Amino acid sequence: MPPPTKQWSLPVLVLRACLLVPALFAAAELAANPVQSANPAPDSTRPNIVLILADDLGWSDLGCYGADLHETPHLDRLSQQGVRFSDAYAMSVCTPSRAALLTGKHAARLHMTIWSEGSRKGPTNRKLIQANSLHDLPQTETTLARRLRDTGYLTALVGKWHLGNAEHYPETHGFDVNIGGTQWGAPHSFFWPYSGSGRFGPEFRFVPHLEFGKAGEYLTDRLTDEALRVIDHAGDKPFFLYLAHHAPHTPIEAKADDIRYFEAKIRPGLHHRNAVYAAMVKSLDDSVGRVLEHLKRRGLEQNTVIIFTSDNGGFIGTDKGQTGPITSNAPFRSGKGSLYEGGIRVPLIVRWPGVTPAGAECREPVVLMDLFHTLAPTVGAAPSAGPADGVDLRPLLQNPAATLNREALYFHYPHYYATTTPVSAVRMGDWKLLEYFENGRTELFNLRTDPGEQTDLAARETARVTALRTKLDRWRDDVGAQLPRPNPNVTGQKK
Ligand SMILES: [Ca+2]
Repeated sequence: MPPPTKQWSLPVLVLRACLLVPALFAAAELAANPVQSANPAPDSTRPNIVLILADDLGWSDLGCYGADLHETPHLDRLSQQGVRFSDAYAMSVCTPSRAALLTGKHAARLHMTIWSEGSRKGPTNRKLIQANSLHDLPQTETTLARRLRDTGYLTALVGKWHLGNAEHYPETHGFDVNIGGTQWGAPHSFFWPYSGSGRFGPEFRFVPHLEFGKAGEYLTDRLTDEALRVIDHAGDKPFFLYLAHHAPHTPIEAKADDIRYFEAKIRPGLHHRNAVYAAMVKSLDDSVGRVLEHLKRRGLEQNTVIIFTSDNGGFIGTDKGQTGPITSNAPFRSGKGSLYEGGIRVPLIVRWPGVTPAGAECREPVVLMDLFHTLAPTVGAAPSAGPADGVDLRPLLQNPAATLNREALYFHYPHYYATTTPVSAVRMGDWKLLEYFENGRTELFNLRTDPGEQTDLAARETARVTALRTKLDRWRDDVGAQLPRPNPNVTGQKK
């Protein structure tokens, strides 16, 4: 494959050069030209698209989803201006969700079922050897960015990529602009210069294109600065801004004033108790507020779709130097990695002027792949090649009380994590079945009466278990899901 730079046209190179000038110049330019003089006329068939993806943000981490310690006024307001989904799903870890989101295909079909670094080596002392999983998003896949760019959109990734090495960076997958995207799943630090080694392994990590910074600069703020500059430079082109924040993934680091504020707010009885994490979520919310304000100031508010979501459930482990859990996904069980609801249920808010009603809640189950199949047809882009694992959500966005003609949602995590052993799951209506590969054990829950998945009904509902298990097995065959295999070095080991 040729180096990515050979694929760039001159205008793109010029654009990249413009985007890489120090923030000082961009700020001066904006001050001199506070309102775009020639805004494109609103065109509902070619809206700008701003997709803000949080990293490891749990379902209940936002005020509008029930957070108690955390404060998210901008996202709460956004939810009041659009549709808030109560039953939105992601995959259970980073890379699979990002691959699914951008291709409209299930991670199991893509054979990308664990995060990139984790795909290289699984545990060797467990009952199963983890399933094979690709490290990189194949060039045979077509991303939403490529589809949108083909129809004339400016496409930009700002933040986390995590879909492969340099030969698979955003520039090779349809993005005109890549600011910060690498193969890594987390920065060394959230503070400039964001680089160092040892935090996530031996390699030296850095966040490219942010070299001009200053001491104390915070990554979430800086990525927001860069995102606003993308909007400013889009000109009369419609744009797709994929703002993939690293927050609130580890390392759990935040600005000192914000940490102090939340430390003073913690009291007995709160289910969120991590002031540093709360401060990270605040910065994330501030970012959303700045993006929304900037769009308004530029006169683009009415012609821009805003989507906010997360790539998996909240991380319930601890970070270095911390004694308590990072977050809680209550009322749901478990967290990142698990196929219990706490690992896969995520916030999803969509504000689409002229399409979404204000302040609506949608209870229909949806999944990240649906966004591809919603946005691509909106702009007249070709559907994804091959089978689709998502549906067009526009009927739901127009009428959040509607239902989709979809039988079930499936999940597949044939790997180990602190919260789980290898497992698949299916949700059909109110019912959810989990099947564990180590021993074939199944669990059955009714999510309507038991959203916390505390009462396993598998022994009582054997016919339902059989039916769901058959469906799950058939689905795995259909998508060609990779499976874990027995570990010859471990026999009879207790789970
Ligand atoms: Ca994640």
